[in-house]
Amino acid sequence: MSSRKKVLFITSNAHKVQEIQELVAAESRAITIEHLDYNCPELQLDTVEEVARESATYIRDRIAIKQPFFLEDSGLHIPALNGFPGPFSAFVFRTIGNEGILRLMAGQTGEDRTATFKTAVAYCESRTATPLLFVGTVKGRIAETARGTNGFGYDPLFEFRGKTFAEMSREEKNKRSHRSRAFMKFLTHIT
Ligand code: ITT
Repeated sequence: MSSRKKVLFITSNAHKVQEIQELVAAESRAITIEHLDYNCPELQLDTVEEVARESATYIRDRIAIKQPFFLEDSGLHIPALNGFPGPFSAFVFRTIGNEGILRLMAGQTGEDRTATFKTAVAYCESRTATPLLFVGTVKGRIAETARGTNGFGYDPLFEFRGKTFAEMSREEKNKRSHRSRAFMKFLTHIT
């Protein structure tokens, strides 16, 4: 019998799945990530941690999932915009998009273009368990223009040491991203 632990990743975002699958493969851990393509209702809460926890609780209580599962909520936080779009990153991306963020940042220079990406992974071991949270962040800056064609979402805007995430390969992004930092804490917990 296989001793590999099976965990279900619940997300509607195929890019997140690719990043996580590649990370697990690179780490050669005894874990298999299965994917359930499900779009959890978008909760309007003040932090990505709360969104992740409440989304996991929502799924735990309403959907008949027998195996351990996790999901994650991610957000781009820009201090010059008082943390916006933060937990509203999905809505903001769908509405004003990267061009809209660049417009909001017009005139901001130097330190004022600082930004932080944050991921909160929420893990539910069983139907009765309280979700456990694992948080990862990366600090960078908002580029003056969108650059690069890899990745997804805000990647063309998020610059880390001179390169946007969209200018990096998936492997390079995984070495430094908010998602990989949160996910590695989670992996350490479960393997
Ligand atoms: P699920 O909730 O189904 O997992 P989602 O795409 O809605 O998928 P989030 O709410 O976590 O995921 O994402 C909020 C927004 O931030 C959304 O527009 C994403 O495209 C974007 N985003 C999340 N992670 C990102 C990353 O690593 N790089 C760039 N943009 C990202």
